[in-house]
Amino acid sequence: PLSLANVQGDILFGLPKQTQSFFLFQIDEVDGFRSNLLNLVPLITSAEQTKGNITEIRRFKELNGLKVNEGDGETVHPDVITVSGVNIAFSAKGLAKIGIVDDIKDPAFSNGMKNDAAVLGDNGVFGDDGFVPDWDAAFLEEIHGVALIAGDSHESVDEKLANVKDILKTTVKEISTLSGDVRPGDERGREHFGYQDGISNPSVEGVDAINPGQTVINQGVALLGRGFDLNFSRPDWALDGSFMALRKLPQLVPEFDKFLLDTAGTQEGADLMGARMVGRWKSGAPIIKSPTQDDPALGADAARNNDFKFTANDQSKCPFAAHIRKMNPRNDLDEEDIRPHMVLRRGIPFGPEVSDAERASNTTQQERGLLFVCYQSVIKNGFSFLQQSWANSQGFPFPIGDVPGFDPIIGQQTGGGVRQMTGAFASNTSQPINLVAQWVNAKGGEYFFSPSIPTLRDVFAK
Ligand code: N7H
Repeated sequence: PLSLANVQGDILFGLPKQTQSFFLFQIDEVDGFRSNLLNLVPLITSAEQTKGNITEIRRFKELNGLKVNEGDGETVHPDVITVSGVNIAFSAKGLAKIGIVDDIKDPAFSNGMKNDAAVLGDNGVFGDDGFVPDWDAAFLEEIHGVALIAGDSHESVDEKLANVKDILKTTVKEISTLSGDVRPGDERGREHFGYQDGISNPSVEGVDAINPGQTVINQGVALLGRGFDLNFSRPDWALDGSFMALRKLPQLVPEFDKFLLDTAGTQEGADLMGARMVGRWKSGAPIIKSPTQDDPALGADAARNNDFKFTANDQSKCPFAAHIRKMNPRNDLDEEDIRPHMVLRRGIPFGPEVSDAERASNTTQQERGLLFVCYQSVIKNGFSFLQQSWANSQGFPFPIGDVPGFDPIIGQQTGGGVRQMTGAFASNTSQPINLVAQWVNAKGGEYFFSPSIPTLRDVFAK
């Protein structure tokens, strides 16, 4: 049976966080690295510890009348826990570097995200050496691994990161450290467009409690070597690991807001159109349950905010292309056809709040967006499938009637043509809208393998 003490905490529960750093590194000296890794193992936070931390934080918050479960996972409370966790994961090149050469049987992982960038629809150019995505320089380098440090403040996360670096010493070279923060004040738990995030994640069978409307997935959809994943005959050391897709996704917030206002004409109309593009109002209330106005009480109520189905072949209340309908079409498909594509999302926003100058000029001047993270057992069923086959596919979810078009939030074109969707106009849902800009543009990412703690200790370290 599954032991939560063996699995890294971010996978199954999400490390609680107020702030999080991603230390991207290259391994310079293999033997030294592998022996230092042994000293890092005691710092790695297991799913068991994470579950305990979350329980403690929630108890404290409930006692003090604070909101629980905000954002992609629980936020840390400094009065309870300071640093909530350290996890580590390796790219395919990283595994090869430390001499782990068995085929893990996930071609997308083995080839790396850069080789997926063209089919994912990322911006870039085809040159002599193939497709070069328009990514930050750090992500064009060879990345071997990433250490994730989540905690309650920059100070405590920086201190823990210094601790990690101190253990790994000169055996690694830092490529870049990305940092994200839960947004301040009332925006807590919301991503930068302003929508509550982290509401809908599947529940892993036998691992966590189920909320109304939550889909239960087989353990093998999240973890290698379990349940359905046994079909893949992975190497023994892959047991209880998971693939992590990391994407740096800057968002053009004032531009998105201006587009909505220009198109809809009034702020009220813009709010409705934005909600129709996401499938939820900013509070998190699903538009299918509250189609004409936001309902903050519904948005905040975990017993109701995920408990809904869509109306079959109908987009009067919720567009087919709405981000949450594209990413989890619920009853538009048979549940068995959706479950294998479910991912555990663990992202965090990055970058400053929109400034007055940016708001006034409708132009982004400082980079902000989402450090998107999700876990799955098969990348081409999880992240890359969701992006390619659902978000970027104009026909999906193949209703009778109107062509859905692109996911307006994350849909990317792989060919030419206009980015369109139907259903954005509540008054005429068949009328296509030209999504003139792409407001989310990937600037990098990588696929990593997050091993079990026994594998980290007994196979990867030495
Ligand atoms: Fe999405 N957004 O603010 O619009 N996402 N997402 N996402 N997303 C969700 O239900 C957003 C991205 C999924 O089960 C919500 O938890 C933004 C990628 C999935 O009903 C909001 C970005 C991928 C779900 C956003 C972004 C996904 C989901 C509603 C990029 C995968 C759950 C909150 C900057 C390829 C669907 C919630 C379900 C929900 C937003 C990226 C997938 C508000 C801004 C790249 C599976």
